Amino acid sequence: MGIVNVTPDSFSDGGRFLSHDAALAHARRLIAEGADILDIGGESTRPGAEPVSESDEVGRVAPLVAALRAESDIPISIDAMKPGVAAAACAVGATMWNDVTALGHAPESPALAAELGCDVVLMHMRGEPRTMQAAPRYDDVVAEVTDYLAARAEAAIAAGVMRERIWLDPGIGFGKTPEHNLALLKHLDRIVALGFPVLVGASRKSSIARIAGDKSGPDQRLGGSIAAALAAARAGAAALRVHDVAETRQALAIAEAISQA
Ligand code: HH2
Repeated sequence: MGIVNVTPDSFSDGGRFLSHDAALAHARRLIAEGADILDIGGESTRPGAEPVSESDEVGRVAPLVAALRAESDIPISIDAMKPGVAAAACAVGATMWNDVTALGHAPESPALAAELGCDVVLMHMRGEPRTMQAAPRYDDVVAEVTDYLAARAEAAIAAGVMRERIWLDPGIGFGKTPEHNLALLKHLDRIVALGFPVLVGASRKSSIARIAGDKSGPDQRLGGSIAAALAAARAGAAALRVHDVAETRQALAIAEAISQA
């Protein structure tokens, strides 16, 4: 899954693709690099990010989804927590709703997901983006995240979402310390065992620099991002949300070839 942020403030590429043309060119490049899904977002979820109005967010993402749908068959995911944004994106061709609040942002979200009939990514987050990195604490992060995702999947199903439409995501970096992120990647098989496809997004996140003990900026974290992607794939992740599609595909191809040799 290749990331297209149409935002002024995303942590790794904020501002670079805010114009429609730049975002479209970036999306085309990710398709050419071999992305299987594009994830389009119009609101940054980075720690401390400011909220954006629904109409501004729709204005950022809907024209891009429509333009991509007109020229490509690639599945398009909308990275949004507001139901109005998800509905607007699905109306012009998105087929997946990637919700970092696991359909918890608005009371109508689960019923809307059922009505849209799209795939839904339910992600774990502790707290909310503005405050989530303030001393997150867990007794057992793997058990708590796994139990939360299982409960959100059941809630979605109870609201009418088809079981086969549901994806789960541990939410690397969302209200978690580097140690929490490591535990979730190491024990990802526990989430995979719930029986839903699992999406993992560790690409360029700050934990990579902190674990490696360096001061690298987001675009200098490719090595660590690939290491995390390979570990997630080995543990059974069905999709990887990444900025660097070509490099990640190459790494996955080699890891797969070695295991087949
Ligand atoms: N991470 C980010 C945003 N959305 N969605 C899912 N399902 N999983 C993730 O790990 C995830 C996500 C954060 O990355 P990015 O989009 O690059 O930055 P920003 O949130 O600042 O837009």
